[in-house]
Amino acid sequence: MTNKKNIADQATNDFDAVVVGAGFAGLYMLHLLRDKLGLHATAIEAGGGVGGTWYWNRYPGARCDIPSMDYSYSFSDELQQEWEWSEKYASQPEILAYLEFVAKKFDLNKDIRFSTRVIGADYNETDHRWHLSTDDGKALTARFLISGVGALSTAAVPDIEGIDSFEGQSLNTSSWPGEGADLAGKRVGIIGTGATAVQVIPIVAEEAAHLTVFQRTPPFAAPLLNRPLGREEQNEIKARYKQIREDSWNAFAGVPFYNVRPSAIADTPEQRREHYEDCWNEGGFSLWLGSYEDLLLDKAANDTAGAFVREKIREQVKDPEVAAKLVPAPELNYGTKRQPCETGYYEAYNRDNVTLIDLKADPIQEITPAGIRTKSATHQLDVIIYATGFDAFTGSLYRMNIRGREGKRLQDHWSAGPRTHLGLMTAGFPNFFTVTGPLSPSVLFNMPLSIEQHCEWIADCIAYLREHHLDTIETMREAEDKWITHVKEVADSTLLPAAESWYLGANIKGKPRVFMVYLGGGKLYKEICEDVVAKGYEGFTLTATSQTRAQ
Ligand code: NA7
Repeated sequence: MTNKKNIADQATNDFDAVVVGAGFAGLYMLHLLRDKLGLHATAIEAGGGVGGTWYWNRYPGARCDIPSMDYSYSFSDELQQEWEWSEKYASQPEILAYLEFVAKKFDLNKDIRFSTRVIGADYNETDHRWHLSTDDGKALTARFLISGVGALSTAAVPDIEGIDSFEGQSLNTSSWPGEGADLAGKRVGIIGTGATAVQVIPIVAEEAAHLTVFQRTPPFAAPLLNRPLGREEQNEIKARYKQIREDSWNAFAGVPFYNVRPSAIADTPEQRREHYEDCWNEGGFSLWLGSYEDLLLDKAANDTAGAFVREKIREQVKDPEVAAKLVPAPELNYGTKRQPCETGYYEAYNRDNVTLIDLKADPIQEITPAGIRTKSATHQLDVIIYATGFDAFTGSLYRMNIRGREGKRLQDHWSAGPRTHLGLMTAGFPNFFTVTGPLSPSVLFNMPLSIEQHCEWIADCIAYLREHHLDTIETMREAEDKWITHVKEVADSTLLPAAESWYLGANIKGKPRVFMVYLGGGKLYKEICEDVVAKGYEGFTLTATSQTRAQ
């Protein structure tokens, strides 16, 4: 190899900024860094195309359950006026097509390295740069490292004896084959009944010869009530987009609901019933996030919603014995785990070819070459679908082997749970940002909007450093401590930490139990982020390092 070639390699592999991921977060971050700040930036993406979550989760029935007009980028009015959604809640192929359209419109693909995984990221305290290695054997460096890997991108594979011995087809919803899976005439088993399984079960039930659902905890699912989105309705929304986006930011979870009442307890039983029916008939998250302000704060208020949903489940399932298994136990609170939205989920259990196994009464003993053996029976299967969730927030970050100052691994710094300031940065890891990272509103806020807010905060921060001839930003340990305490206090004022959910890592053996989502609401969170900036990046140390090369 000539020296010339080496120099050329170096030029292309030394970046101002590297973004990991090319989903909603990675695409917008890359656009801001490259097109707004004019930085030499690249994105590294494990998938063969853009889309992130919407690239990987191709299982039948996958769709968003926040209306697409809300669950979409707001940063470009041209884009939001231009794109047409065909349904109120878009399917995975349509959301993927939208993200592909965005990538093309902003000419992003040329700066994304696809089918490439970051396998190492080391902060070098001498040159103040991140040194990255990728699974194609390449090395690159960057002054800023920005993770856009998403909160739900590493599958949680259950630890069941004999799992590898199964001789049929094993499928995971989060890595569903792109070409689809032919389940016609097959005996299919599915493990899990979370939001994903609730979407996939009714569709598989129609295709498979027989479907056996292995349920550990029944969800409180409410109807999605998806429908086509007409041109006229869409244009009417587009005309009010500015206001709608503002309303989204003023709403607790980033989705505007216009009829939230203050207290389920303050209403009479008749008023409450009527309001619950209205929300139920509106569909989606209306009951969960749009009915009463105290639903997730007050046990008595929550019980009223829980009783309402239990009754609705019983009404939909013909066989009372099956219904009894599908109704969540009295001790479970409604909505403290994410509420799945369903389309034909409960109806599926009225079919002759669907069997429900209650794993609490009849636990799985092992997976055998021929199927799944529970305590009381052996279920012969051709296909097992794992809809068993994700190692949320930390899984994908840890897979990158990120090491900060003094070679400290991120997983060691976070051994007692994720430590961040605002979910954006972590002490000892200079110039490393996490878009919708742990301890930010992230998954309990409208994701595209929370992503935009984070990406803009990060881009503005990098611009500020440049304007002030500074090279590094790093959060302080005390700021982390303060933020962790605040996030915990807010979470503890709600009913959510009492649930065994992935919000606090309860689905992963050995994972520290820390509530990883900021529940103060998007509006307050945004104000806190802005206030930090107004106070000259309070809680952060900004430095000029003579050794960092000039940009
Ligand atoms: P979830 O919500 O974590 O659901 C996973 C499901 O898998 C849930 O029903 C689990 O039961 C079940 N599970 C997990 N491990 C096992 C084992 N070992 N045996 C039996 N059942 C098991 O993941 P989803 O993918 O559905 O949803 C995650 C998010 O993705 C969703 O909220 C959206 O934001 C998109 P458990 O409840 O733990 O008893």
